[in-house]
Amino acid sequence: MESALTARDRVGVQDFVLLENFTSEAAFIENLRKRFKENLIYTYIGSVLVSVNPYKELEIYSKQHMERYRGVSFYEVSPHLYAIADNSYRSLRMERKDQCILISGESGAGKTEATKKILQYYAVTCPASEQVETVKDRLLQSNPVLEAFGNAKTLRNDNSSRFGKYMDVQFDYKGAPVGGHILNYLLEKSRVVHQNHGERNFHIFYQLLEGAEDELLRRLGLEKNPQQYHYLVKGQCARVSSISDKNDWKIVRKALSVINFTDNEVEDLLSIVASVLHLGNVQFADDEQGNAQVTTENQIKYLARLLGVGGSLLREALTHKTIIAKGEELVSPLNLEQAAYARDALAKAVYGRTFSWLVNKINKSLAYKKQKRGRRSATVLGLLDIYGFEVFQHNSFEQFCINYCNEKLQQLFIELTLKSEQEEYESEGIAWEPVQYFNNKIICDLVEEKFKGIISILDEECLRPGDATDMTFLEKLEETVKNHPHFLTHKLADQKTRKSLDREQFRLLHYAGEVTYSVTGTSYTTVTPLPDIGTMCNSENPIINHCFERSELTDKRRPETAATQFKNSLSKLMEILMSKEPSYIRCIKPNDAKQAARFDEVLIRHQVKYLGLMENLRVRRAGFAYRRKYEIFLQRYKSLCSETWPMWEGRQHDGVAVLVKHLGYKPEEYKMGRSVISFFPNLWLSHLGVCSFLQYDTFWFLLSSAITIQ
Ligand code: AD9
Ligand code: MG
Repeated sequence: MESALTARDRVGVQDFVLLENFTSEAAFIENLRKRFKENLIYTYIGSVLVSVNPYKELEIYSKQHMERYRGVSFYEVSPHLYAIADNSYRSLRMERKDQCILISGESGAGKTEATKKILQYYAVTCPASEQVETVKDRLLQSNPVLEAFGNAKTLRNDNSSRFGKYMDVQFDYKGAPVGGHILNYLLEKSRVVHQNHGERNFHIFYQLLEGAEDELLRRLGLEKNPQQYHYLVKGQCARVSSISDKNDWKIVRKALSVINFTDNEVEDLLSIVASVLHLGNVQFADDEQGNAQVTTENQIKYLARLLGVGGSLLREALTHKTIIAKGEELVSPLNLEQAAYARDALAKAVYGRTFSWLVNKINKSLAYKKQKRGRRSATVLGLLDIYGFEVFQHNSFEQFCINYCNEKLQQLFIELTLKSEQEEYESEGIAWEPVQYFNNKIICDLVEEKFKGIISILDEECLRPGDATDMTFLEKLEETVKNHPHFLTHKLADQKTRKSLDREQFRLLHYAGEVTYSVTGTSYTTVTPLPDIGTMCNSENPIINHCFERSELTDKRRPETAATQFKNSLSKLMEILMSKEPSYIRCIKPNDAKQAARFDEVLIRHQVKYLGLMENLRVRRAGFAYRRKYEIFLQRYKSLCSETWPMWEGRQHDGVAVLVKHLGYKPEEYKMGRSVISFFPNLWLSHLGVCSFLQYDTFWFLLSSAITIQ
């Protein structure tokens, strides 16, 4: 094992806990800056990893680097993602407790890259066998496919995740990855039909046009040039210098076969991608009665073939709406505006449902198949990579959901670190100076509270029969939450602030900053009328056929609004995360220009503030670096002392006292609470290399890995 800490690794401090002036934000940022300048992008706050996006390739992710971290305890090597990954993996194996790694930070801070690197780490360092190699390949190859369909260039990030992803990796008793499962959260479907200036649609459209062979494009009725497609020209930036669509296409094609797609399935999937582009080019004109008529017959011809539906049925579906009232079908024509709306709604539904189908398909290929009866069930390590907090000039319903999701994640961090840590000291009866911090629960409540939260009010308006509009929703909001310190509208603002708000906007003061949301445009209140499901149910394209079920036609239940669906899925996600042992990676974006070697102090200070890193440091610093319940501690280390080995007959507390004394710890270096022993961080660190529990753990871990690998 290499204890590879060089002088360069030690620039600044590797753990903010060791910072002399630990209450000073300036000292904190200076430490980040010094290390960033030396390409040392990782620094700890205790066991939390702070990562600054380098915006350039660093030579720190090779196999040799991975080996350096494998089975080695935290503080013996320089801070790294791999140390977090390895630490979680070891806890999973030794304590057989499910783990999760929560990666947070704003858009472009490096969450998705971190997730991929952690997966690569497991793929390289975990035990292998032929079957496991297949699972590892599939876990890795699911990424390019999901990114192709779910990521896009935004103003903040050239590869921005437009969906949330929680991925479980399942490990068997030997510690080998044997399966996986992905949960996906709210894809930003509006991007299919509209992109802001400087942004793109989802990558797959450009990859297909740029990379596919001529014969395939001919079959799909597509031309190479993205400028031909309405859905690809709105952002006016089809080409991006940092992206090679052609190359990415090859990667995606290969990945699709690794995750078990047959040629037919690939063809069906690409037919859907092509059909969305054709849909975008469908145009209408009105007849003498003012009813919409399709004017682009060529598009209908291709659409009918690609979606496997009759041309005349499709034409009808795009220009008419069908209502079922009292068991009878009523068909009425649409005007131009309504037809364009129906077309876009169909494109969004087709793409969004296909994305969910894709995730299901990947899950099937990752499913853990127990081979023998009676085997212990797998332990699970979850990786959470969601869309980061974002603010644009125009923020719509999607940004509202994305930022709400980030509030929830911040809340979880607060609950599990700042709050519970302090409560634990209190309940253990350990003398403690409380650390103040901003608790964003107040904002989560504003959004999700029953009856008076924004989502409740939105639901009420959406489901109210009659004349609900975006503006009545806003008025209701004003009425209900007018006195909330984190909520503002034009009407509620003072004279000075009023100028910065339009009448159809509301502003939330999020933990990470102010965001002004517009209620019009993407329409909060309309429960999007589904485009003619009947037509889609009859599709001969098996994926479409699977995505649009006939039962929807007859389902009389009130549909849940998108906001409530999202709220419920987030609440389930929080339950999943709370049931696991968490580790944290807090990602920081160094500048808005996406450039290497640029350390924008103002931007970074803002992130340090809202991520609560100073408070996190204070709690850690004043607290204890290493804590274990007496019984676990004694069980684990009893063999280090002849008095406690092989069994301590007395009280657990007394056994632990004997053990630490025997190991040479002085009374001022640890505290014994009611049920837990805790060690002070800096004193504990100074013991490294002399007699460390960690080294002992490492030894046993490597030994047990060696045994199970054979
Ligand atoms: V978003 O919320 O999905 O919009 P992320 O996921 O936080 O965002 P992402 O991981 O996509 O950001 O990183 C943005 C870009 O920064 C990447 O495309 C890389 O070009 C760059 N990046 C991030 N992390 C690293 C790294 N460790 N090394 C090199 C990096 N480049
Ligand atoms: Mg991302």
